[in-house]
Amino acid sequence: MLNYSKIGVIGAGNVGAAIVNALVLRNIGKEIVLFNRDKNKAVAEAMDIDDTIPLLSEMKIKATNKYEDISDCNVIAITVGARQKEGETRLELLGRNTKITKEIITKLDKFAPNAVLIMVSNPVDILTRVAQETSSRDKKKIFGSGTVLDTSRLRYQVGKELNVNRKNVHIHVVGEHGDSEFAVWSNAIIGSIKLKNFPLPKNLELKEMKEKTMQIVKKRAYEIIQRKGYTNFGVAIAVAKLIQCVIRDEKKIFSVSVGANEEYNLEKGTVLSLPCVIGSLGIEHRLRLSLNKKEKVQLLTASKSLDEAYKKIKP
Ligand code: 6V0
Repeated sequence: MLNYSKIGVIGAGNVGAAIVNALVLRNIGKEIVLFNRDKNKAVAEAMDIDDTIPLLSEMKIKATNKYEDISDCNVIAITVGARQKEGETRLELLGRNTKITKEIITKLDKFAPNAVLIMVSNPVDILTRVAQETSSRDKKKIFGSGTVLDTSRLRYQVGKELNVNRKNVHIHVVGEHGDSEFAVWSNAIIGSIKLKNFPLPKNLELKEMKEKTMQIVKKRAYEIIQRKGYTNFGVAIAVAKLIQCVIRDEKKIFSVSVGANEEYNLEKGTVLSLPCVIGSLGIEHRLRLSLNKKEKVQLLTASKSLDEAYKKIKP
């Protein structure tokens, strides 16, 4: 656990501001630096959140548009992302976000070379790979928020169906943070009992329960975006928990975007979500899941489509 923790958040948009708010609410860290290219926006968000501090904690928030201010940060969340323009394809948007990511990572390498970096901007798996390829720091110090939120959504839904506290539902959503993500049902444990052996409530079919809960998870972001245009509170808490894990060296297990290398026979360099132990060094180690045949195919499919998109943008 660090004695003095300084946290950087790059981007004061919906997600960046919500992360700062979540850190203050949960009393994580001593000092937060909120960076935005338009300083006024960072100042406004910092002032608004600052008003909650006397009621909550002893933290300091600094708003800035100078990279010098993020020096000495222990951990930095990157939430900067261009929005899709009218007529722009997803690949073109990815190309623009790749350029922004490379610029930011180059600056962070200069001003905060030792910080652990958490990528949040979408598509998070590909941009984590871009960040890892751009940065000179150890790859273990760069990971993406990946399927942390999707996993917590699934645990909550399964817990509801089984009438069990979500904290006793051990299952991971892995692969792409996006449409091809999937749950590793074969490894699911409820308490210490395998899901397939767990006594189900009356009238509940295991197959239907799996399909129903995973459908809810997959549709969730779309449903929120359809109504309010973006998502921010859920991902903010997920990122705040990852930050907490790093600065308090908690060594908890989260499904984050990480380089899979040769594990699972995926192409070297592929970045997608897999369960990892997170601590003060970033990715402390990776869990090797024993996947069944169907899950192996699902992981390979996700990795192929992510690789293809990555190669198309030629970072
Ligand atoms: P937003 O509210 O538009 O904020 C984006 C921020 O990026 C703003 O602060 C902009 O000033 C900044 N920005 C844009 N272009 C540039 C540039 N060229 N240089 C520097 N700064 C720039 O977006 P929001 O906060 O809603 O989302 C941010 C990112 O998070 C997006 O990529 C989302 O897709 C992504 N999300 C990721 C989630 C996840 O689970 N990983 C969840 C929700 C959103």
